[in-house]
Amino acid sequence: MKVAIVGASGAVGQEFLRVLEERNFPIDELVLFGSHRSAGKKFQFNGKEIEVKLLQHNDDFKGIDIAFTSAGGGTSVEFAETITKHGAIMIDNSSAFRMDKDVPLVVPEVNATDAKHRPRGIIANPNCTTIQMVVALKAINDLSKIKKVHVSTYQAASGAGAAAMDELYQQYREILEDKEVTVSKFAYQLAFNLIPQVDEFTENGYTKEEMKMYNETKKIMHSDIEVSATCVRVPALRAHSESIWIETEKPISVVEAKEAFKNGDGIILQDEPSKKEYPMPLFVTGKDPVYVGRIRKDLTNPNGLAFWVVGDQIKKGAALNAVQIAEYLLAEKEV
Ligand code: 11C
Repeated sequence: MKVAIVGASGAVGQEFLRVLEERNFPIDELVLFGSHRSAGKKFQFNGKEIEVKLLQHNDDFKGIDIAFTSAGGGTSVEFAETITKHGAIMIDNSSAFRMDKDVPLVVPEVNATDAKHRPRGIIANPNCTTIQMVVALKAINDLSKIKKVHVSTYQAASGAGAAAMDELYQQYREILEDKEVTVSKFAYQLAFNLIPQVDEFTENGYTKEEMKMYNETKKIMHSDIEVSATCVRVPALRAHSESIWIETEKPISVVEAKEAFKNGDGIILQDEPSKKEYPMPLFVTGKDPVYVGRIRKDLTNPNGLAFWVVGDQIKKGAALNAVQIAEYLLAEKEV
């Protein structure tokens, strides 16, 4: 198996290295690609040092079986043909192709089989906030169809990349040292603050991030499910949290919901309020599953449930989900 990572030096690229190693993904050769800024950097993988090659329009992808791409939508669009023309399957972490009809959008716990139909050789990895939400929704949707979702997100700095995580550290340091605060990756200072904007605003007043949750959830769940989201950047480092209210066709009790989450694929139920046990981003950081807690009936709606979901944005929200897609393809002898 010959595997490529495009965008190897970014936060998600680095996580690909860790996840592939951790899961013992069967790799004979790993090739790393990057921009002019990253080319020549060296990274360790399975005890070997690998140098990042410059991503170019040439035949470097000949012989590559799977290419994990995480270098931004523009790069994915520009290089999709170069990456896939010799038969490599491109598992793309950007938003560039997610809503294209001929590109499957896959979360293995929910719609793994969609990955088999990929006429362009591209499989899209959903947005991180969507991934962790649909893993949790699937458990309840299997009991009764979910009609509506209201969600507020609490998104860590990691969603904006490695430099944004560094900036959050730097802002806290600067504040504590009474220096002027550096603001470059976010619209405002994030340290000691919340920013109710993730990505740009669209014409309907929602941001692109909020509309990703609306559109991607329908596609992944093959459902007319309606999602209304408010996405907020918070000064957590790398796990996203979500406060979710759902309306199901039939009423679901808290006991039924807990049982469904306990048995749900890719979910850890952490819900013991009397012991102050509930998921928190600090403790979910670096973990594979999606954590669910604070499960209760919606006080305004007999068919409503409320719960709290936390997932590591760089892991399940990005690199891990993509590697799980590749593992599924291998298990199904699709590659
Ligand atoms: C964030 N969810 O937290 C974004 C990052 O469409 O893949 C991922 C953006 C995307 O800022």
